[in-house]
Amino acid sequence: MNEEKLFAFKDEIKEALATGKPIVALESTLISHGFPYPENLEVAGEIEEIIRGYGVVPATIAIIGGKIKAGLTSSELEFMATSKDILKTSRRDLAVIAAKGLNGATTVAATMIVAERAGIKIFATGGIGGVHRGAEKTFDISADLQELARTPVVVVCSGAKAILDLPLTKEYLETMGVPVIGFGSEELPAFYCRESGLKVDYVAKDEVEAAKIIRAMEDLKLGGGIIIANPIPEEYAISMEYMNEKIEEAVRAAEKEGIKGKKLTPYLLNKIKELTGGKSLKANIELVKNNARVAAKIACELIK
Ligand code: PSU
Ligand code: MN
Repeated sequence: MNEEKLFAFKDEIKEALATGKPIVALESTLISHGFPYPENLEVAGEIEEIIRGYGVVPATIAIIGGKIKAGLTSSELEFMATSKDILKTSRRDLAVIAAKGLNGATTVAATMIVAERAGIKIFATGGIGGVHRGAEKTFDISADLQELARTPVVVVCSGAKAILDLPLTKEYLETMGVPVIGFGSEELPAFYCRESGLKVDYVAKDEVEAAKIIRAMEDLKLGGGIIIANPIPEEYAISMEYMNEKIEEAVRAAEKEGIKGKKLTPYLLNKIKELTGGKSLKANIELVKNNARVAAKIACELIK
């Protein structure tokens, strides 16, 4: 079968799928383009360990030499963290990168696609892409949002970064029918900040309630994804006023340098890291780890 030529799942993942063990998918764009080295490699390893701590199998998704992988070995993780030869891969890019035998780091959108093909129901990341500020002129709206509308995978994240236009992102998700569920929080988290001034659609008080909602989505065959929005732990959160100032500065710098398209998100992340003296990086690491915990707990609930 042609599918077999495309995919190369780690034995551990194949076994977990065959025996119904809980699995959490992880994206690789945050490793290759989101975090700097060596923090990227450390975080990639740590989130896998956190997930294993709950008896759940982590499945990091990436494309290496054209093979679409679920579950990476430690040398593959290291490759994703260090190679300069890795393309940011969203829905648009997936087939081309596989066919040409290239290396790709999967975004939220591409990770959802691969997870769904593999039969993995839940995925943990930092933040989703969204509607960029000024999108009414640039049309820059992340393919993550369309993917959430069509692919039935649960995405545990800390909302979307305030580098985006959060009210427009929220509107877009509503139009697309994507439920945004706050995990123990009524406020839509804004990545580094626990608050955004926007409300989530509904609250799940814990993993049991989250799993119930996810099961109802499945039973209704609604087809799309769902966002579990989990705020950054209090002790690592950054205030909205401080962050907004830095973000505006980063957005202005991007405009001045003419940064567009798929380069924009990694550019802004790096700029904000510089402008906050590394504070944003620490927050980013901690929120991803916290999302891995929540995803693992929900994954356990989902197999009951
Ligand atoms: N948010 C982050 N860090 C990231 C990303 C988002 O805090 O690295 C990545 C994710 O992989 C997301 C992608 O899917 O950026 C969105 O990129 P774009 O806006 O080009 O669709
Ligand atoms: Mn974009």
